[in-house]
Amino acid sequence: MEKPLHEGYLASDVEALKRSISNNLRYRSGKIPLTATRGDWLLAAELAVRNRLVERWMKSNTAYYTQNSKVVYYLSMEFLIGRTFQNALECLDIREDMEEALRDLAVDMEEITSYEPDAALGNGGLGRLAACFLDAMATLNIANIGYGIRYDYGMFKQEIIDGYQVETPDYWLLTRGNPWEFPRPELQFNVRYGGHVEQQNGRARWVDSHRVLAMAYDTIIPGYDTECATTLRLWSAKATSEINLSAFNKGNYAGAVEAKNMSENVTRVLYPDDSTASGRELRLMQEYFFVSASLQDLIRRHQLNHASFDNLAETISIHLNDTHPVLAVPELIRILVDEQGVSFKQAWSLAQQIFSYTNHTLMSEALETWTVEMLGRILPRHLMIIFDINNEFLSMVAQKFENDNDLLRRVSLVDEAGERRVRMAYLAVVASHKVNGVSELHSELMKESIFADFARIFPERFTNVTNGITPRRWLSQANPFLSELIDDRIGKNWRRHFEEIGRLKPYANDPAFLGSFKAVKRQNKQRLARWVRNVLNVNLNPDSLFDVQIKRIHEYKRQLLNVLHVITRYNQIKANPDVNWVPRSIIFAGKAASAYQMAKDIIKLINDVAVKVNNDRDIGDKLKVVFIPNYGVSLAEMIIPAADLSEQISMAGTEASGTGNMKLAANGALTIGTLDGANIEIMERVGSDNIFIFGNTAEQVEQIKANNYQPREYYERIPELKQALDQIRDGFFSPDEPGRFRAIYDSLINYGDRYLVLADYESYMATQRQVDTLYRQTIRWDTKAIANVAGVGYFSADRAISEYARNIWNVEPIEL
Ligand code: 26W
Repeated sequence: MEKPLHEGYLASDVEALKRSISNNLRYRSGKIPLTATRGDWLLAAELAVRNRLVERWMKSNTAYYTQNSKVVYYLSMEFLIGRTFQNALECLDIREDMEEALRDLAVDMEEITSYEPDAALGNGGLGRLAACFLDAMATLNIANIGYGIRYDYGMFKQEIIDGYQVETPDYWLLTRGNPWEFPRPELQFNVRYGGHVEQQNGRARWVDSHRVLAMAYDTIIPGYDTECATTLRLWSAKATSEINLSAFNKGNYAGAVEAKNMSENVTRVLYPDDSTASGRELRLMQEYFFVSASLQDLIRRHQLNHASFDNLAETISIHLNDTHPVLAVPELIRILVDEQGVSFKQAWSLAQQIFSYTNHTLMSEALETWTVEMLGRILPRHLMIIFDINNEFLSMVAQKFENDNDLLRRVSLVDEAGERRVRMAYLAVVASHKVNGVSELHSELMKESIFADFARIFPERFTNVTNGITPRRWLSQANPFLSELIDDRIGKNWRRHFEEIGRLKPYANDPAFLGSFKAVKRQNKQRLARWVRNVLNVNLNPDSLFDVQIKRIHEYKRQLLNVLHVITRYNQIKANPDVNWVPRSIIFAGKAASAYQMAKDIIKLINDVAVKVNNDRDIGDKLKVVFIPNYGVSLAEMIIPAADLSEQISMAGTEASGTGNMKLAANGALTIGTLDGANIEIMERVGSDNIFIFGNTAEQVEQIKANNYQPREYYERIPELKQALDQIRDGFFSPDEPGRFRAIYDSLINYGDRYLVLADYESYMATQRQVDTLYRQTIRWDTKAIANVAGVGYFSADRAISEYARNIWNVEPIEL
């Protein structure tokens, strides 16, 4: 063991770890090894690890305070952290010692780690990006706090019953508690709702509101190859009063806790993106809830060290991860003006220096708006402030673009057409000094489409930061076999300096490396095949091509295009059984938003097709289809290393970036994809010979739509396509309910095929044939796969965070 990193550190040699684990088992859980369950051992090991993280955390926090560094506050409704144990071991560099310590105690580390539930507080890419960014900020010594919501039940657990998605609660906190969090009962803020605003001596007073308490829970975010450890602070709702005792004593048991339940409902579940109307009001309450608590908290922190707010913009930066936290803008102004006596003018000027905003989607249905009616009812003071901001903004625009009334109507924060609504994305742009998209294409399209007027008004605000992923979790931790192989050739530095993965390039033609690479991929495929056999009772041949599409289920992501390929391939194999088909295993995973019927139909279709294909004796190993339930971070860590082909097939212009595309390429999968989001930049970096690009470009998509697209023409003209669609329509895959998939057929043929599935079908099919041809040439395939691993260095979250730090937040690393 090297000398301790700084005084006071707990030793981390095998003996010291054993002592910690045994002590935790005894004093924390009150167990002896004979009675300890695997969960007890896991908890004991987790706490041993946590104590070692605490040492670093205290040191980092001390450094923040003493160096008075500028702090980044990263506000996000979602954080998809996944599991923490392995990641913490890796940051502390004690994985092997921990494994040995546990082995000496007769415990199998791999076995107990599977008992750790995922912290799954998110929908998809945006939430995982937030988690990768926290990892990178800690690794780069950037003083920051991630702020979000501690949902009691995450989003939902997806079960597949009879081929249908069924949502059940995700009891991530209930099964064993969360050993990683530090409850802070001493840190609670009032969050207020409702009431009305009175004017008193020219000052606004928000009165008659009702309160919910926000209580903080802190989780340590350790950096890699640094002693820096930062904080994720999640808020949980607590009622101001636990029980109505007089109601209880009168026997009104439900009534006695009704108020408590109503308050605490605020942080029960994460609403999936496009939810039902009834959820909308609670969603607004959630957004305000965590934003208000976070702002009160950061203002309190500022006041510990500073006598005024004059320097607020030099000491903090607040980042809005999409518009979900944008109520932070009027909340900051409310606190400064109403509670601290700052003038509106100064508060608004500070806000515009402090806030920055990342947009993650151009899809109109995902752009948040709130009716003036609802905002005024739930947050009357904030609505007033938004109107004040709008006045300031519109008079500035009126001055600059004299009397362009049409422009004023278009850019107003309040949409006056129909029921009046506040456009939250516009508020975010107006309040932020920088606005970025998440890939080059997306940032360009953003300026041309939804923010075209704003790009004229504030040209200097708009910028791009292409997304990135943490190589610690997505390569080092998820793919230990490949990582070892890489370490052996280029050392271990790539974990911290991912661009160094480029040094692998020459090995793409090294026969010994090629051989080992292939063996590693096969091992990973076997591991996945074993899991699929045990859980889904389907046999995947590890020598077949593993073709993977794992992401939220959404029409724009075009799982349907993939299904059409599956069906066509099935029909072709049936018609030509003697052809030497390249065996394929097609793997899907992903959740559908609970209110999104079409996405749920797509899941059922995938499963119905799977039943037909997997049970057809003529097909055998040539084609297998599986839908892996309950996709999440930990499943991704298992599936990604086993993938040969990465499906990134969104309609061009719709996927803002994608981050799964980066993770899969880093693990040596070849991409089949459209020129969309970050796919374009992946192509530029891995080389256009090492990726399968197909389909219409964003520009062509525009043209096709402008030229009165007729999907039926493709259907009539291409016989294999017609056959597949007719089978879907006529119940070939659903003989028990022939009309089951009529809505899918109609959406494509009769309702305009909004995402141009049919227009890209032929190109996709032809490209899939090229995939087959290449897969037969094992060495060429593996050469290209290695070129992908070697080419993804740019897509590190560390690179992305360095860009945010320099160009957007204007912060420097702290010294430790
Ligand atoms: C209205 C509420 C709402 C709307 C959309 C909540 C959540 C969403 C999404 C699920 C947001 C999301 O995850 N977007 C993804 O963000 C990734 C990180 O930037 C991108 O890589 C993906 O392309 C984008 O879909």
